[in-house]
Amino acid sequence: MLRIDVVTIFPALFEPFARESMVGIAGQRGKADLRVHDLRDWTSYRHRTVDDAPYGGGPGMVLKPGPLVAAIEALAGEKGPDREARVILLSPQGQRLVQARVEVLAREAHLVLVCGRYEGVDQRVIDLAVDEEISIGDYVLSGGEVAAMALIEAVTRLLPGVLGNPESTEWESFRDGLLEGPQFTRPPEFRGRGVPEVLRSGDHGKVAGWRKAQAKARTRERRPDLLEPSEGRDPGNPATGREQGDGRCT
Ligand code: JAH
Repeated sequence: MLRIDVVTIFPALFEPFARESMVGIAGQRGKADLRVHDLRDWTSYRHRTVDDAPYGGGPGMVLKPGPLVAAIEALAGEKGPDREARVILLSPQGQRLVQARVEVLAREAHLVLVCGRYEGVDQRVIDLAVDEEISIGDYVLSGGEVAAMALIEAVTRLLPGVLGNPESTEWESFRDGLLEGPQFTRPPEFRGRGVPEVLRSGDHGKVAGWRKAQAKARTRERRPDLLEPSEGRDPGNPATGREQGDGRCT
């Protein structure tokens, strides 16, 4: 069972997600427990203030440290070796989320996901209470909520017993960081366009070989960064999480 707590000033954003997505199924099956918390629950009743102007000036507002650290410590305990939860701030300043990291997170018992808003969070929250910052990509959102949902979806679908078809995760590792090739379903002809003959041949060996070749060609064409670098310094493979110069690059 993976427990996930989310801290946000927009808890209602998570309602349809918690109900309708993979995490809803995981919850029904007792594989995950998603709890969404309103940051304002850790503010004083009268003002409910979560943000303030940045020191030094500049546009926008910054999330105040008081309520955020109180929320995180209530859910995860104090930062340090005894903390059993992993506290993650969704932030463009974080390490980019890749599937290898998702696989590691899916083995945790308890994740606390902190969604920033506005111009960001007071740095002391990160220093005192956050274990790790994660980015889902190099673009700016208005807050971490959608990024948190992406992370939750990526993690929960890997939990044993969550996906309908347990073969599909094995299938993904068979593809090994390559893009998926083209897929077809019925009808066999649509607007004059057919289906590659090999897929209808019934020869499973030939189908597997064709798919692998299609996946490699498409990856080379569209995402050469996912393939081994051909020469020069080894920058690692961001899709697989292979480290720089870990010896697996020839
Ligand atoms: C933007 C707080 N990497 C995706 C991502 C995650 C969080 C944010 N933006 C992008 C964000 C503004 C305030 C978080």
